[in-house]
Parts: sequence; structure tokens; C-alpha cells
Amino acid sequence: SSNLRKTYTERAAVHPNPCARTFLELMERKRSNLSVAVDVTSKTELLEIAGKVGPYICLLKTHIDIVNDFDQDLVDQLKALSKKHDFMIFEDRKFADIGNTVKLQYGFGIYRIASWADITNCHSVPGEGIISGLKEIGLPLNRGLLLLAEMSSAGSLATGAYTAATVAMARRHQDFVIGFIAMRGMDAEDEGGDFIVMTPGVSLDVAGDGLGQQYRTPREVVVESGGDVVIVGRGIYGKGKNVEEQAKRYRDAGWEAYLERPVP
Ligand code: BMP
Repeated sequence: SSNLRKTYTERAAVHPNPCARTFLELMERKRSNLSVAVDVTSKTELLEIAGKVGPYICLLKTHIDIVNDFDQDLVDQLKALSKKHDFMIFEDRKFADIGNTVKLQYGFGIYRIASWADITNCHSVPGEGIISGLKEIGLPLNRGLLLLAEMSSAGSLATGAYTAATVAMARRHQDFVIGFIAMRGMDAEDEGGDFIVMTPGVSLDVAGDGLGQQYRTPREVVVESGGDVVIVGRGIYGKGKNVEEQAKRYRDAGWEAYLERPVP
């Protein structure tokens, strides 16, 4: 997969998708391929962690529907932090319904995800209509979509033919699909095009969480498996952690791995 070995800057220079281009440029400018998954249930805590990790990340990943006291002000403040610290926002919504329904879920309701999230993601299980539906809302706003090609959890059914069909689907929608959630480089670039691979299940300290999550190190993900972005959650803000210290630690580990990645 030749594209995966090119630098983010080289890829940005020729990428046809504005959202992907902006993101690749941001990673190189900020020297960060770290995304932090802030899975907390209060607005104050979410904003506090976002403010602390902001200087070290390229992408803030949210699960907005777990916030007890969600309001529009939370979104406004997250947007302000993303401007202040130069990061993009990824709502990890994992849409999984028919095209018409996901369109409504993406654009409407309390969260109005498309209005603030630069990137979101969906499962490929319903078939291609899910991409077409989301695209109707997201494309006019220059948003980007990731397909879940694989998952980090034990026993995931997203393997083999399912993963291959997901990659093929992405290839047919390169105006909107900018990449994958996957555990390794997807080789989708071998036939042209460029997909950003974001990999969750990353920890420098532990192997799992007792609920099926499986962790690998940034080096395993980026150097050995060809992932582009490491997604780290509890490894950064878990019990007793110094959030800034851990964010810097994972940012450094991710970037060192990127620099170590073999070049053509
Ligand atoms: P943590 O590092 O605390 O295990 O968090 C991982 C994050 O990545 C969670 O927000 C989870 O929803 C997400 N995630 C994952 O762990 N595995 C996947 O395959 C896909 C995900 O989005």
C-alpha cells in the first residue's frame, strides 16, 4: 500500500477530498497523529479534558449521546477549543440504519451532528444506501465519513469478506468517504485513491479492559500495521492519570512511530 508510506503532506498535496486534505495538513502542521476519545458523561469534564489534550491532538473524538447535560453551548465551546488549539472533531456515531433514517439522525434531532462534527462514521452492514443518505447531508458541508472496516473488540464480525466489501464500498464514494476505522492499513490505495486509517484500541500500559476491548501500542498500530491515526481514550484520562502528561506521551509515541514508518 504505497500511499500509506507517503508523508501526510505528500498525501494532502494530491488528495481530491477537501476534508481529508485539511486533516492531513493539520496532522503534519501540528506534528500529531493522536486522536483522543473523550468518553465522559458530563459537559464540564468533557470540556476540561478537551482543553487539556487540545495542544497535543489532531482530532477530538466524541460520543455526544453519553453527555448527561448536553446543550448547544457544549458544541459552541468545543468548536471554540478546536479553533484555539487547531484540531478537528469526530463524532463517533457509528450510524447503522437505512439511508433515509441516518440522514435524519445525522442532520436533525437534539445533537444536529452534521452542524458541528467535521468527521463521523458508519457501519457498512446496511449496504451502500447508508453512505448515500449521509452524503446528502454531509457533502454540502464539506464533512468526511469513515467506514468501520474492522473493530478492535474481541470476536468482531467485521472481518474477511465483510471488510473487503466495506473497502470496495468506500472506493465507490471517495467524494465523501475519507477513510476507515480499521486495525491495519487497508491496501485500498493499491488501486488508486487515498484513505486515512484510524485505529482505536491503543494503550501503552494495558492489554484489555475486561469488556472485550483489545489494546496495542502506537508502534504496533502505525509501524507494524500501517494505521495513520491512533485513537486513545482511557489511557489518557483514566483514573489517577495526569491528562496533559499522558496526552504528550501518546502524541510523542504516535509521532515517533509515524517517523519510523518505512518510506518508499
Ligand atoms: P478506550 O481507549 O478508552 O478503550 O476507548 C476507545 C474508543 O474507541 C471508544 O470511544 C470506542 O467507542 C472507540 N472504538 C473502539 O474502541 N473500537 C472500535 O473498533 C471502534 C471504536 O470506535
